[in-house]
Amino acid sequence: MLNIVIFGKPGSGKGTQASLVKDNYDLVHVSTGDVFRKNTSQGTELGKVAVQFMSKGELVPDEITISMLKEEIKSFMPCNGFIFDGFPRTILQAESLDDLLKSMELKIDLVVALDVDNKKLIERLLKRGKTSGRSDDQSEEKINKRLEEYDNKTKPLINFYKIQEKFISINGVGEFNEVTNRLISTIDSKI
Ligand code: B4P
Repeated sequence: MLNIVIFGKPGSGKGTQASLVKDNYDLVHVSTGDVFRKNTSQGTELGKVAVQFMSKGELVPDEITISMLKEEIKSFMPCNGFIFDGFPRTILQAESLDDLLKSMELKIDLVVALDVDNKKLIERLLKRGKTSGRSDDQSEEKINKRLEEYDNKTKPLINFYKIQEKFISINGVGEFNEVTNRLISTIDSKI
């Protein structure tokens, strides 16, 4: 089994690239953002709670995110592995993911970060906001809040995975297929 985390700031292309590389390795793509948005559009209880945080650019609380993610993972077992996009986003989430995988005799093999500067991220997200209807893409203020959440809660994961010698960062700027090729050659060189 191969388990990969695609890591990066909001708008760095985690979702875009995860969906482009998953078939290459026959992995299940798990996106916490997509699961929350699906629940929101279906009006479920989980969706009603999640949207309150997402619409402000804040992270959804750990206890909600972790239990939702555990159910997702279990629902796809058995499989060849996962590509996690947007999860983990806090140390507690990373520890919970490790515990869950360990209980199934599995582990995270590699964490690949997409490196993109804040100016480009803001441009990308505002551009998407014109057509996506996503409330969290609608203003620079909300995007800055997401970047702040990243700095405070998600950035510490870099060290968490560096200590485990699983972290690698690649340039996330360029044409979609250029970034995909970089990502695939990085994964291939590490597995
Ligand atoms: P997510 O849905 O995970 O999304 P994201 O961080 O906004 O973007 P991503 O990096 O996936 O970028 P994308 O490929 O879409 O999170 C949204 C919210 O959900 C969070 O703020 C939080 O509230 C909540 N949430 C999710 N997971 C959570 C968790 N674990 N814990 C707590 N809360 C959680 O790309 C962005 C845009 O850039 C697209 O328009 C794309 O087309 C464009 N783009 C991508 N690559 C490009 C390239 N190479 N060149 C030009 N444009 C590019």
